[in-house]
Amino acid sequence: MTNPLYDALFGKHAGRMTPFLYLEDGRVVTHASFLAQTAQFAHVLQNAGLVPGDRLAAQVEKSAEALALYAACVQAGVIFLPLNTAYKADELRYFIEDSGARLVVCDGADLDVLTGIAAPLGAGVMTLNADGGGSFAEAASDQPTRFDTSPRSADDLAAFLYTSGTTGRSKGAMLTQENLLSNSETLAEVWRFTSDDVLLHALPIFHTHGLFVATNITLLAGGAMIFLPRFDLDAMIAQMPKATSMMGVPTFYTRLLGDARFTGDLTGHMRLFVSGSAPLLAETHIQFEARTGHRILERYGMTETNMNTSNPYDGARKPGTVGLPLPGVEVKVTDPASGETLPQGDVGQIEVRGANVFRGYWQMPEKTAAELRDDGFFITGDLGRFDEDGYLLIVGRDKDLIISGGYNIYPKEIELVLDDQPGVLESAVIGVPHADFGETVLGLIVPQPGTAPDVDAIQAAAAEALARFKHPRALVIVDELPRNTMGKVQKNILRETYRTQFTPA
Ligand code: MCA
Ligand code: AMP
Repeated sequence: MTNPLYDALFGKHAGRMTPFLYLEDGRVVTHASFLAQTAQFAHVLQNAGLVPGDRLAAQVEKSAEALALYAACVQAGVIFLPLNTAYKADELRYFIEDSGARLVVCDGADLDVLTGIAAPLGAGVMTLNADGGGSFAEAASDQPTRFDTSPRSADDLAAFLYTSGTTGRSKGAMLTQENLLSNSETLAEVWRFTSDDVLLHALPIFHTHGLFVATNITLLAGGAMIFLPRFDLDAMIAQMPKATSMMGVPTFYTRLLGDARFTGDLTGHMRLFVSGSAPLLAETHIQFEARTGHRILERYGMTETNMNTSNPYDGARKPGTVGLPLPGVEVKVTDPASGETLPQGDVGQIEVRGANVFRGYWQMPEKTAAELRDDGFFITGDLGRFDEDGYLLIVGRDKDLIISGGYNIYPKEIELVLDDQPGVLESAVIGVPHADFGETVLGLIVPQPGTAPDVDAIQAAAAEALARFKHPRALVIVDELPRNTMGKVQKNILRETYRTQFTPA
């Protein structure tokens, strides 16, 4: 038996002395040295008692070593659960407990906090720092550089990614080897990735976009990445001449366009710019082409499905659309009430089916059943329509979701925190337009009768409980919230009111 994901992404590079990662400090990690470190890391997992199917939660800064931790999990058959580095203790506790993680790997600076969370749950904690040091790396240093890859099948789980929900409780999306591999194979082919590619990589590696799209495709094709720790305009502009391709969220593109150094000369040699995770304004697409001559290729995906649609490599890349269904992925637009497929051009809910679609939410059969139909179609919660050429347009969301700088924020999670604060009767959290992040978070608070809530204290409480990117950028006190006849808060009215009345910093 083999391990399809390991074999396709990693194993086949054994002995290749070709560059895999160009790091900011000038170091170059070859495919061979990356695999050697991966094997050493896999030994550490085995020595820690982890067996195939166990979960490892990682909250680590982006580094070559952090990527080797992912590869080691794949090689050892351990389910990889990456966590946003911005998450705070309360958020982390939930993920670690819910997933039943056996080992937590974190930055040395967070060791005490993570130990306080993991120890009572019976999970071990090791450290891996941004510079590649820490107890995990130390334990690996004297381990063999070969590891007997754990046999896995295409149906075995490879990763959990948590995605928040409209109820405020995050759900662990279970992704199999086949989910990840089939999608990488499709994307590498349709986007023409080869071993000559050098991808400019500035995305975080704890989400689908940076890990399962950008990294997996490059690995599959045998190319290299300029692996930046984060998006930094100066670094992007300095590194662009050495790259062939780039993937980013719309904020990357608007920030690049905001810099006069970003010109057609700088990008003339590039072959591909991909955008996703949030809507790319047609205006950004047009400005980008005017500046560089390149047409950004926009695609659409989700944590639960990886990528579903893409504008074509050859042929028209239409601004404001997310392109055509990928080979092997069925996409339909249905009536939310009946589930019936709607005529072309009508707006409905977007459903997808294919080898890319996840196996369900970890230990949440009811939530799985509500979103994943028996016939394999997944109800995305996005609203869209097909144009006359079969291109999909996303026109809205059925789910209450804010996307800020490519990060998903579920208002319910913030409302639960706000509602708990002294003097707050109820709250509503909405997304309002933001020039840099696309959307940003605004909180509306209805005070309890006769009280005047302390807005600063409420902000401080939110800061304590929630990752920075989820913090309301402003809180507004209102008398009441608009409700429909069913008593449901009408967020569309709030969004309409505050998009013009309120411009956050
Ligand atoms: C940082 N901050 C943010 C965000 N990022 N606030 C709201 N939304 C954000 N996205 C906070 C910082 O903590 C900081 O707080 C302040 O905002 C300004 O930070 P700044 O330095 O401007 O931000 P940055 O560090 O440059 O980060 C912005 C970023 C980053 C580059 C857009 O957020 C990013 O890399 N986003 C990509 C997310 C991503 O990979 N999404 C893919 C998900 P303070 O005020 O304390 O200084 S996968 C997905 O969605 C699906 C599957 C798909 O289709 O891909
Ligand atoms: P996530 O939960 O992080 O997987 O985010 C997935 C959601 O991001 C989708 O359901 C869409 O609402 C949104 N999304 C991803 N790509 C695009 C895109 N190109 N245009 C508009 N929305 C997108």
